[in-house]
Amino acid sequence: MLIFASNNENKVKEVNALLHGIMEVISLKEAGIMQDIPEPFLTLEENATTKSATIYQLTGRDCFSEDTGLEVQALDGRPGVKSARYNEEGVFGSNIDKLLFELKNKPNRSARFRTVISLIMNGKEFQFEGICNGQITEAPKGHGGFGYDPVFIPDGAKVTFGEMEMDEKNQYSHRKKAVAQLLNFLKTTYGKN
Ligand code: ITT
Repeated sequence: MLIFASNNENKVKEVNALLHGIMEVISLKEAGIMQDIPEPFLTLEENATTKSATIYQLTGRDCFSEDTGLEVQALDGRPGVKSARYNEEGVFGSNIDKLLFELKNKPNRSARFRTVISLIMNGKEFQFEGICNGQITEAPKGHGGFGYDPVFIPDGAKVTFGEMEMDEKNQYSHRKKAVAQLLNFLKTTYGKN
C-alpha cells in the first residue's frame, strides 16, 4: 500500500481512478495526516520531493506525491511552479481570469501541463514526469475537473478538460502519463501489479 501525499481531493480522485484495482493508495486524509505541506521551491521536482520526504519522515512508510504546473509558451512557461499561487496578489478574480488577461490578443495559445511524481520506496526517491500538450481557450468552458481545466484543450481533443468526464480527461492527462510510468516502475522493479 502506498500513501499519496496530497491534500487535493481532485487529484486523489483522479489517481484512484487510474490505479483502481491495480494498487491500493490512501490519501493523506485517509492516513490521518492533516498537515499542510509547504511548496516553497522554484521547480516542480523540488516541491514534489519535499512533499513525499515530509510524509516519509512523518510515517516511515512508502509514499508518493506529485506537483503539477501549467506552462504557457507565450508567458515563457508561467505560471508553471506557481500555478496554485498565480493570482496571489488577488488583483484578478481567479487564476483563470489572470491567465486569460495575460493572454489577451496573443495568437500563441500553446501550453502544457507538467506533472512530476516523487516516489519514496524503501527510503529511496524516484521521479516520474508526465506532460500533456494543448491550447488555452479564449474563455472557460465546462464545469468538470478542477483548476485550469475549463481553459485547456489537450492535443487530439475538441473540448476542454472542464467539459470532459474524469475518465475522458484521464485518457489524455499529464497525471495519467506520470502515473503510468510510476506503475511501470513498480511492476518492473518490485514486481508489484
Ligand atoms: P497538493 O496537496 O498535491 O500539493 P495542490 O492543490 O497544492 O495539491 P499543486 O500545487 O500541484 O496542487 O497544483 C498546482 C496548481 O495547478 C493548482 O492551482 C491546481 O488547481 C492546478 N492544477 C494541477 N493539476 C491540474 C489539472 O489536472 N488540471 C487543471 N489544473 C490543475
